[in-house]
This record gives sequence, C-alpha cells and structure tokens, in this order.
Amino acid sequence: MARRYKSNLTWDDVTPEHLYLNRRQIMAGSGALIGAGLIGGQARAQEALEPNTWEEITTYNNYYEFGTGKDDPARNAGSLTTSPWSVEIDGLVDNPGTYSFEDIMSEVEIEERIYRFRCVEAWSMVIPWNGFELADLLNRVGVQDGARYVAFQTANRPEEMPGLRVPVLEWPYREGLRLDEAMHPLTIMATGIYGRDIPNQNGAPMRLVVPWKYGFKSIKSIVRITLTEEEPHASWNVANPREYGFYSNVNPNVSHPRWSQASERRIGGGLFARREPTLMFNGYEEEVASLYEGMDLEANF
Ligand SMILES: Nc1nc2c(c(=O)[nH]1)N[C@H]1C(S)=C(S)[C@@H](COP(=O)(O)O)O[C@H]1N2
Ligand SMILES: [Mo]
Repeated sequence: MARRYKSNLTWDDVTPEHLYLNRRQIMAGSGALIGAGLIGGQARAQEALEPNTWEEITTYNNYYEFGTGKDDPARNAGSLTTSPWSVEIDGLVDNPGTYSFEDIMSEVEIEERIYRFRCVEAWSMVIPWNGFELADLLNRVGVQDGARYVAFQTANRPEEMPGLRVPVLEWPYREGLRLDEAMHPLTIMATGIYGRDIPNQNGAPMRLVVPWKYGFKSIKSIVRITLTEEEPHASWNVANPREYGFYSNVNPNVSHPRWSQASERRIGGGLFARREPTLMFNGYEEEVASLYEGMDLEANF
C-alpha cells in the first residue's frame, strides 16, 4: 500500500506539551519530521485526544516480562539493556539480516502520532508516540510474494527479565499481524513518547503500536520480525484462544468471555470518572474497516 497517512489535525492542535526532538533521531542524523500525523477525520472530538500525562503513560503498564502488576514494569524494567540493540529480519524478505537499531533509525522517517490505546481489560489512554510506519521498514527489506503474515518476537533475557520465571505465557512474547494490517499506515513502530526516547517499561527501544487492536497486540522490545506464509504464533491467542483471538480488533459488540467490551475507563480520569463507550476499531473504523470486509468479526475476534 503506497498511501501515506495524512490528517487535518496538527500536533499543536492537540497537545500543550513542549516538543523535544528525539535524541536518537538527532544522533542518527535523520531529518526531523515534526509534521504530525494524527487520527483522521476532523469530526473526531479534539477533547477525546487529550493525551495522558507522561507520568500516567510510564507508570501504569503491562509488560509481563517484568511482573504482572501495573506498577511492576516501571519498577523493574530498568534492568533491560537496550543499547546496543539489533533486530533480526528474516523469512520471506529480499534482504534478511540482523539490523542495528541505529541502522534502522537512519533509514526510516520519524513522525509523531497521537493514538488511542485500548486494553482488553477495559482501560484506555491516549498516547503521543514518536515512531515510523512499519511499512517503511518492511518496504526497505523487501517483502516477497508468498508472504501473508508478519511475526514479531520480544527479547528473551531471563537474566534481565525477572518475570520470565513465571510461566504466565509461553516465552518469548510473540505476536503477529496479517501483512495488510502490518502495511497499513496507522501501524507504527514506536521509538519515543512525547518526543523523548521510549522508556523501558513502554517497550524500549522499539515496540509495535496497532491502534485499532487491543493493547496486547502492541508487542514491546522487538528483536525479531519474520515474514511468513502461515498465521504466526501470538502469545495471548495461544495461551487462551477462547478469550483472545488472533485478530484482537477492538469491538464493543464482542464480549470478552469474562467481561463486556462495551465501555472503558480512561486512565487519569479518576476512580469515579464516567466510563466511556468503546468505539468500533477503537475509533479508527473509517481507516481500517475495509481490511475486514466480508469477514465475520464475531468468529474472527
Ligand atoms: N513483550 C511484551 N509486550 C507487551 C506486553 C507484555 O507483557 N510483553 N503487554 C501488552 C499489553 S497487554 C498491553 S495493554 C500493552 C501495554 O503497553 P504500555 O505499557 O506501553 O501502555 O503492551 C503490550 N505489549
Ligand atoms: Mo493489555
């Protein structure tokens, strides 16, 4: 898909925060691209995009490699060595290999995006990410004809990740997307938040963000990307296929077996803040519904 993601809103419209240039971006010498690509459609309420604070975004996390409590990652993820970092890109690609983080950053175009983020446990945040379109990277390594899916894998370092001792999931954490989902312009690799390097607890040095899917699809601290013909192993789907489907699209009409998906609580809104109705595809219906035309979204949840 050659279409570049465009929007009418600019960064200034939605955030009062002062913008910092991403340090890594400067080091990599790539041109700073501050034009913000935000969610499309002027109709969407600006208020709904009021971003969460740095504090909220970096202290209420899910990163089970560092513990299952929401405050565990902020406390424990400091032990992850994120530099040097490299990503193995293999499978059905023209240029397989091990790419250093710096090499990747010098090739891709960094942008800023504010995305709604919605967890399957019915809480949500709005996060101002810095990152690049995954398609940009995939196009550079050259996707071969037979490829239909993209598989992702998180670092697997028992000596740095205390949570790996607990068999909540089959480690390493893995996720997958269909190729058209991976190539969609809303799908990004995030490398920063509020213009600063992404903190370890949020998935340093690079993590996936797929804003129309539940948070668990957005895999952190990626070390391997594999183009495949077969549907990849996805950690939550494998752990509990009844509760977590491969697609994991945000869908208020499909209940999680143990709770409703119809509403959500905005983190930072206070304990007694009103729950908000959950939007189909997390509010990105206009942009992504066509990917699923003709699919039964209750069977493919
Ligand atoms: N490697 C890895 N990636 C992960 C997770 C995890 O436990 N391990 N948790 C997922 C879940 S359930 C959510 S909701 C988001 C949380 O991202 P955040 O902490 O940046 O908000 O990360 C996702 N990516
Ligand atoms: Mo989640």
